[in-house]
Amino acid sequence: MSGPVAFCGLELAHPVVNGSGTFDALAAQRTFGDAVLPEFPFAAYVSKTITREPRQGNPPPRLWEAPAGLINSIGLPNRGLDGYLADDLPRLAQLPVPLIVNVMGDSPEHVGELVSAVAARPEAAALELNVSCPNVKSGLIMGADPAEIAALLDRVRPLTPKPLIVKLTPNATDVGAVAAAAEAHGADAVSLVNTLRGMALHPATGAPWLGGGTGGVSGPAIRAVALAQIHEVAARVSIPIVGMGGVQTGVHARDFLRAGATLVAVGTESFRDPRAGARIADELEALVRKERTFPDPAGSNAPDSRAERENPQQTRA
Ligand code: RRO
Repeated sequence: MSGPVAFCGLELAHPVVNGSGTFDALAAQRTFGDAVLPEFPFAAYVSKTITREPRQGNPPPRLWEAPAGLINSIGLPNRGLDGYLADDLPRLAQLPVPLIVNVMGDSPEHVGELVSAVAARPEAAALELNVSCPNVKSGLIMGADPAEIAALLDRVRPLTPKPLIVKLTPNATDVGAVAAAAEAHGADAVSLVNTLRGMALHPATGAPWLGGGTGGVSGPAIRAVALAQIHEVAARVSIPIVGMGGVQTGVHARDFLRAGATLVAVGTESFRDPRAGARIADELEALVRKERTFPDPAGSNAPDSRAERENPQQTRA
């Protein structure tokens, strides 16, 4: 379960990667220098979503800290395809792990242009198709409808043999059906969950706090939702799953793997602890080693104490 893992033909050192847009590797390198490279916390790096044209993103405020998570309304600021290919991609290629490039467009044709251009670059090991941003309407519509996913993959699958990962939204009535459509039309993997649509009100005025009106909820608040959706999707597809949504510890990562994920992505927790990816991978490794040593479910996996039996979520952080 832990240790090196094969994913869509990539050999990864461990099963923990980052969620797209939650860890800026170039900013980390600017701030801390090349010292971040040998200690890079993730086994593969997923870059922030790019679009064909540059985008400013949503007006501020863009973040709201919720009691058990974060609501973002970032709105996809990025320098566009040309800027990414010219400036970011060569620098991201210096990271010591494979690079997965996340792209989004508002039609299959636009996504096709992005996929062709990115996949032609040797720096990109795989692509993630973001059909699930809650802060741009077209992305949400595409990702919630199996027929739209089928049409998208029919358009882009022939464009590259590189792995295509489809990032799914939890804001769908039947996420299993969307995942099944992705698999049937050629996706190599699915990743889930993107953020859940939510909002916060200005405490004084009662108006929407976020510049975009609504945003995407992430963090521990959505972990149980993510777990259920990963479990549901795992029953519907045989392609690998990248599970994410509120993972903070090795125990949480192990739960996602048990629910059917092959990889686990860490997102919101990296804002609190930039080394969270490495810590969670270490915790997972230790947990798996302990369980191999004591495989009896009545042994190491059983609750250690009455307190843990009664309140496992409190004591098994
Ligand atoms: O940039 C964003 O606002 C954003 C994106 Br692209 C996404 O996929 N998920 C999210 O919560 N925010």
